[in-house]
Amino acid sequence: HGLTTALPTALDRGEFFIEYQPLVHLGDGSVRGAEALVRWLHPQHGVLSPDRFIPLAEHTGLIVPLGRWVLEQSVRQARAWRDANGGDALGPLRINVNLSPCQLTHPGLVQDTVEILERTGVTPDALCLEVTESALIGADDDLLKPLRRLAEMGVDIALDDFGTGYSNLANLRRLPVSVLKLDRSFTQSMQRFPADPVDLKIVEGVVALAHSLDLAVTVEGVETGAQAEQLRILGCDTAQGWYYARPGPPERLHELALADA
Ligand code: G
Ligand code: G
Ligand code: MN
Ligand code: NA
Repeated sequence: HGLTTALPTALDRGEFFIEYQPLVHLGDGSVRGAEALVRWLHPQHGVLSPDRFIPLAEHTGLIVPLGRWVLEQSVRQARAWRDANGGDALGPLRINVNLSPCQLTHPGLVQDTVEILERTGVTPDALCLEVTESALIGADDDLLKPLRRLAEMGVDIALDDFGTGYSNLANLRRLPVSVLKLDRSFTQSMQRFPADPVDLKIVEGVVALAHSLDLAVTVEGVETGAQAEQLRILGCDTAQGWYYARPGPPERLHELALADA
């Protein structure tokens, strides 16, 4: 339909833009960075969410140039936040960028990433690439090699939507990941009070396992202060969700970071 024909030229027409959702340290509430979330400002349909066009972009191959554009814009934005802070006065704001499975198998991934970091003067440790758990299930060495290279350079790799796939937990050891992003469904079960004791045990167990493997735990979909407190007590490190802020323009993120500094 209409989206399919408009998508291939949308990048050249400058119709994509990025919103940023803060990542907050659960211990002290400080803003530590943000996840970049792409949107399409369609001339007829208005703002479209990624669910509407990412699958199409993957299908048509546009995801590779689009993903590269998102990465470059987001890393530039991280540099702009740093400059606006007068260096790293607030501590560096880190940037999380989603990678689609097609980008993982594209041979240019490592070189593109290196070039973007060099061009912008952003250090690899300020970048986290999010890959879904399902993309890495049963991943062979060829698929993991570019992620290993990036991890060796100091880029963080996060396992996104963790808990929704069926990965063998023991498998985590061979993946070059340093962050688990617990899926929203875990956070939702904290909404009920008292929370389901089995869900609490599951989150507690996942956090213990993650920490024993030196992985940080980020929780998604935090909508209330009570959820944040429960997840903090359970040992989660970082949180993201509407309780802190909806995805928004880059200036908003900077204001939030300044406000709690
Ligand atoms: O909050 P939102 O509706 O924007 O996110 C919906 C989904 O789209 C999320 O699962 C997110 O991972 C995905 N997404 C957002 N931006 C990007 C992107 O730049 N690349 C890819 N591959 N996925 C993205
Ligand atoms: O990459 P990922 O699929 O995790 O992208 C995050 C998705 O979750 C986006 O669609 C974003 O808009 C959405 N989201 C972010 N915070 C919240 C929240 O607190 N509650 C709910 N229901 N969705 C959220
Ligand atoms: Mn994500
Ligand atoms: Na996610």
